[in-house]
Amino acid sequence: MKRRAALFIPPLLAAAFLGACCPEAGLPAPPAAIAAAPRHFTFEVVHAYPHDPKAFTQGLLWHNGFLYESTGLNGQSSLRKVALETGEVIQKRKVDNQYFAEGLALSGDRLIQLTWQSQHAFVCDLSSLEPQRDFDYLGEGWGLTTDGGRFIMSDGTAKLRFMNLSTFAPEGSVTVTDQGRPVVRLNELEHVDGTVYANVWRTDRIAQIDPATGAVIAWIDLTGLLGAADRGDASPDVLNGIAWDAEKKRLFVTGKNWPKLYEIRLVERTATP
Ligand SMILES: [Ca+2]
Repeated sequence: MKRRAALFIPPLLAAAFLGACCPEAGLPAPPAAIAAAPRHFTFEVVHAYPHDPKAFTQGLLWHNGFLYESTGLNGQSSLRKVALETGEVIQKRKVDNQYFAEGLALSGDRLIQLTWQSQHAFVCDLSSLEPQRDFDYLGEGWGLTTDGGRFIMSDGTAKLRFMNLSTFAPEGSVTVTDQGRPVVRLNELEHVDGTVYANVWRTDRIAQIDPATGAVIAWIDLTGLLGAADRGDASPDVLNGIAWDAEKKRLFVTGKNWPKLYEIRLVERTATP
């Protein structure tokens, strides 16, 4: 006997359809939107600037005409104020040898500098770079930025954690995904026009993230940014370091021990790789 053809709808899917009916039309609501495929960008170099090849860049931001940089490694960690055009380190505070400094964000006249595994952060005066106080937090510290209303922090996983600007108390988190797949090893961060840019550790890619949903909106591929001519005799590590000049709409990127820091312009690819 021939089996009667039957339309099999998995129970969960059926529930999603049946439970979400539109009362007015009596029709099922469309299934939840599948995350849109991210856009893909490459880059053009607008300008290349000198960068201290001894700077193991872990945090970078732009404020009032200067770069502020947090550098890592135990015994070499520092907080710096840097001149863009020359790469000159105008001010530098050494971080205690026991700490491996990480992400950096500015809130008012305070620079907040994370450490990697010590679960300890420094709140530093913007003018003197000296710590005014410090505090502890849970988990590893990787990248840090702020949207002006809260801190946004990465910890090497696919999570972005939100923290209170005054108390650093946790205020939730979001998992970063590319069409549903978690994107791990999020590192240095920068808040850019309502989105979050995140270096993905050990790649040449930056994810542009919608902080409300965690969805990757776009990928920025910086493969080849530090060319052989710019590399010179240096032994550069991975891409890390994003700063945004909101006033002049300039995007700066560099890497750990890179001898150059670049202003780049994004160029959209017409076909995905
Ligand atoms: Ca940054």
